[in-house]
Amino acid sequence: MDVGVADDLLRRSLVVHKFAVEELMTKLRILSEEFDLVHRHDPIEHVTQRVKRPDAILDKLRRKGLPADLALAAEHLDDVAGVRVVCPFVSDVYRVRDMLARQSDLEILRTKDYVAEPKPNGYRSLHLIVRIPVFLSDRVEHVKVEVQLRTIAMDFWATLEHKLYYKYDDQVPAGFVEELTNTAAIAAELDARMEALHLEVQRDD
Ligand code: 0O2
Repeated sequence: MDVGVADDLLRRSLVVHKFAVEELMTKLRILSEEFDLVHRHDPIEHVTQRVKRPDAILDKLRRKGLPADLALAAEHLDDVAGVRVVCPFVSDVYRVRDMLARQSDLEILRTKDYVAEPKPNGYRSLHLIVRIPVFLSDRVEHVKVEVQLRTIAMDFWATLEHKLYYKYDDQVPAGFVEELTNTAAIAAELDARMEALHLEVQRDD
């Protein structure tokens, strides 16, 4: 394929993914504000978003042994567009998932529940691959977005684990992984105890 044509295809694909992220951000903002208004509890603490940069897309394609073809990235990768939703409590993670699942224009294609079944290193989060329509000037595109839902404690752990891990560049010292897994268990316990307090406060409300 001509380089100019491929560049143009990539630019268009990335911009459509950016629009999909914006649509999802609007949905989440509405859920957050309206739920808070009705129930006096905001199930969303904050939301971050990103569209993968071309170099990160190429890295992931190579890691997965797929052709390093940016124009086809969206066919091979489900997380070109990503939204991370940080919730106060574990119950909010599932509450937000349920509210998204009830939206008729949003399809949940795949779920990975690392809250119910954490990864061996202790990583916890609820991952959804959703598909939403983006209405363009001459067509509708149905775009996949990876939604990661997690509590503040899960986010704290995952952010620091990522930071610490990258320093070692695959040369991880003995005991390091085990200690990280131990800290994940502490984060999980913190979530459970905070959830119990949350229930108590709600009962007294
Ligand atoms: P980035 O830069 O965060 O996007 P798949 O994407 O489904 O084809 P995979 O790896 O099986 O491939 O997906 P999975 O398990 O759903 O995890 C994808 C993303 O979850 C990662 O994206 C991370 O954001 C996050 N994640 C998964 N495991 C861990 C973990 O052990 N620690 C931390 N800190 N984050 C994790 P990327 O593409 O790796 O990177």
